[in-house]
Amino acid sequence: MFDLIQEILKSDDKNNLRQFISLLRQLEKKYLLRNEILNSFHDYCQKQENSEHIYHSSNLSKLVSFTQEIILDTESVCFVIRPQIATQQAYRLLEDFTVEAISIQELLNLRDRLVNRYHPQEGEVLKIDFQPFYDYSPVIRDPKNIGKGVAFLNRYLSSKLFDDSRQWQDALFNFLRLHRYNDAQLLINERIQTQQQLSDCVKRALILLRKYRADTAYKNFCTELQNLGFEPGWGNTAYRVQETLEMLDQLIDSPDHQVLENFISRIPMIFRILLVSPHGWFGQEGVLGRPDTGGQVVYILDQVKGLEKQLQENIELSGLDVLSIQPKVIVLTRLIPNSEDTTCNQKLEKIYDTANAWILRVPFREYNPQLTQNWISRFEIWPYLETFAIDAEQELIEQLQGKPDLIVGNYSDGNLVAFLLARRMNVTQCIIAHALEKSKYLFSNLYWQDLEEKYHFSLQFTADLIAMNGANFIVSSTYQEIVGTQDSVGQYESYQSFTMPDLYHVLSGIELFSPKFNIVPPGVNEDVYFPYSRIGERNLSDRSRLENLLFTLEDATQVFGKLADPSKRPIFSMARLDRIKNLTGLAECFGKSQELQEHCNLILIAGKLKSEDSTDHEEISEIEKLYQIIDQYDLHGKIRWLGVRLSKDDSGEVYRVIGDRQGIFVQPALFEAFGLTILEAMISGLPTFATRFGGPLEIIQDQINGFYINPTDHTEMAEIILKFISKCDQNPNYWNEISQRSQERVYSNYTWKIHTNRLLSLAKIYSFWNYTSKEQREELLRYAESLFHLIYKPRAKMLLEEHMHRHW
Ligand code: UDP
Ligand code: LCN
Repeated sequence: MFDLIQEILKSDDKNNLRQFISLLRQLEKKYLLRNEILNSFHDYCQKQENSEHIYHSSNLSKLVSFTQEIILDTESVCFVIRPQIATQQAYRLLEDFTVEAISIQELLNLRDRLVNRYHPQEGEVLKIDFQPFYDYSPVIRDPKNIGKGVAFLNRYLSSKLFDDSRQWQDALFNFLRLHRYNDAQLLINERIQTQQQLSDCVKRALILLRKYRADTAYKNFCTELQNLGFEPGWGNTAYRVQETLEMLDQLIDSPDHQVLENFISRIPMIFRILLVSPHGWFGQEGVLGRPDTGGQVVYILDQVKGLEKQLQENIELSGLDVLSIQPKVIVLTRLIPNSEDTTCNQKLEKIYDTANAWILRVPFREYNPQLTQNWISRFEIWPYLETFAIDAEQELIEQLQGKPDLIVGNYSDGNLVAFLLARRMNVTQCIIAHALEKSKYLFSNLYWQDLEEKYHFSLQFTADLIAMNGANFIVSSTYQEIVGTQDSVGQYESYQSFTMPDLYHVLSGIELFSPKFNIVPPGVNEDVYFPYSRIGERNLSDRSRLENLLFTLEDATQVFGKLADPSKRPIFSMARLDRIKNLTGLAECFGKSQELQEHCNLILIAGKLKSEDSTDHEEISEIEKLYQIIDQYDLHGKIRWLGVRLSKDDSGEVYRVIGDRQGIFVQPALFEAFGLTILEAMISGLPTFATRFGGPLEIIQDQINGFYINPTDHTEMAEIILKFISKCDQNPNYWNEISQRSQERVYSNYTWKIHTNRLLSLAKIYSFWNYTSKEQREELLRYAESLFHLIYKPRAKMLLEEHMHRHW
């Protein structure tokens, strides 16, 4: 990049750069973000004679295309450049047009200065740097392989097995000796004492197995294997045991990464799983659509079901059912005594359609009963988490009759509790973020002090840094959740370096190239969401009840709007009325396009109708805005707004009812981390138009099995929908083609079976990695703990004191 800037400064581009900067200065803003930079550059080029060249092919255009931020200081201009995904550089251009690279530290100082928070004379601000802990661990080289951590790790581990076979074979041997279920020893017993004996006994066992038919059940030869030194866990039939032992035999002789992955994935080491999600309403009914609970609850409940099934299948395949093992999965959340119409005041709740999966609710300690008896926003719960983890530990040990084999945290609060519990119990820790707030709120770190009263980002971001570094592995739903796209910074990437003025500077917050990152997208509940065309599986009375609710029912308590022509093609959307979900943007787009209104009705399911029913400031303002848009564009007779919260089964049928009328689904969010409604709509067979900002970009393949929209460009958005509708009018089969392909996309890529299989295999491989290589991990964990004690806890205490004195 330095060379590119030098080139610019030596050529005609220099003049353009000078004029472009003076145009930026006229904006009277000191800090320009990518969109503003691109728009201003476009405006600048438009006014130039050779606009085409400057805009498309000049070196200046190249520089602009890599620029994420421009900071206009009094005597210099700073370009923050992202030459490739996950890499950041900064350059300062001085008044005399000389250029110099600046360090991360200088950039953070500059940002502080911009908000008048730079005062070196009063001493240095704390610097957080996790990089040294990753210096000795393996890192991925190519950014396109970020998120494929386990594949990389397996290659790395097997090459180590090659390099230092003695040490690694011992490690493998010792790892195999570890596994037990309650009091029962698994895999190998005391007859096998050394790695050499293991190797010999594997060969003897393979000879022994030859005399059995492939489908002979394990119980028929278990004693013979036991005499050789092998306990249950190798397989449920002669064939499966033989396969597993052959893998081990091959690993001992000539390690290969695929064999290593397959072998480790077969080791029975996970029987009890803990998922942590403390905040919000966590229940199975009547919780969706409330603030803080949405896709995260849906995701976890479906994941639990998938995990239990997979654990049962794995136990059976490994031959362990002879020991009558029943796996257990617990979702740990907070108990809310004033639970309104939910079950959140129950300590234990069995999860539907499972044999042994439970929601375990542990109350927050009663520092201030007015507060802790009630629902607390996720932005306020930080002071209660440490004691929650301590109290939960005892409950968990009782419920699980021991400690879990894997802890999975969800969202910043759950991830912090997962870190604390994993550390206390010495268990493998995985984290899942769903959506990190840091990138949702512009400048959330730079102006954290102004936002602190409402959002307490200082606690949340510190918790995130602790949890993401402490975790053994991180599961993300998409690639861009980790490192964004060519144009936009990823959610985890935004933790790479940042300033929290007056609190700390993060010089290296996370190693994005670490193999701990793995993309494992969620699935969709196929019992609830399935194609509209499977008429035989649908409940016809639900179907007509919901048809009535969607299109005709007149009931002011549930629905606003009466359709003049209910037979028009429905444009459907369903989301909470959060600003970021942008249902109001969709209504505005519809309002601005007469043509859309001629062809379609707009049907919105948005949880609430009246601002009096909400206490959430964002929700109230969205409700008011939606009424205002309906009036402004006179959408009466063309829109139905349903203020209902649907049960799970009804939400499945609603998509299908829209499918019956060849309707479409639009997901207009300003940013969507993943977007479960998109999977639900697609599997139901609805042509889906989803935001290009966030996860949907990876779910949908544009114009093949769905369409991208830019929710900030209403004209373009309407055009894309209208183009689809006109194609459907010309070719009556077009709707079916897209519908078919969207179903296929979900069935082949987004099922819970694929997800849980992968998650369990990751958990095993990272446990193995953790056991065999202790490189820097203890030091890293102690550093993370120091941040917890020295930054997080004092701030949590301050917030608690504030809570004690606030009237709720
Ligand atoms: N949902 C629902 N009722 C509503 C709104 C949403 O059941 O009124 C469900 C929806 O079917 C989906 C989830 O809530 O399963 C929303 O998940 P998504 O990932 O789309 O967004 P989030 O709300 O998590 O941001
Ligand atoms: C939270 C979100 O905002 C959604 O984008 C995801 O789909 C959901 O969680 C489940 O991960």
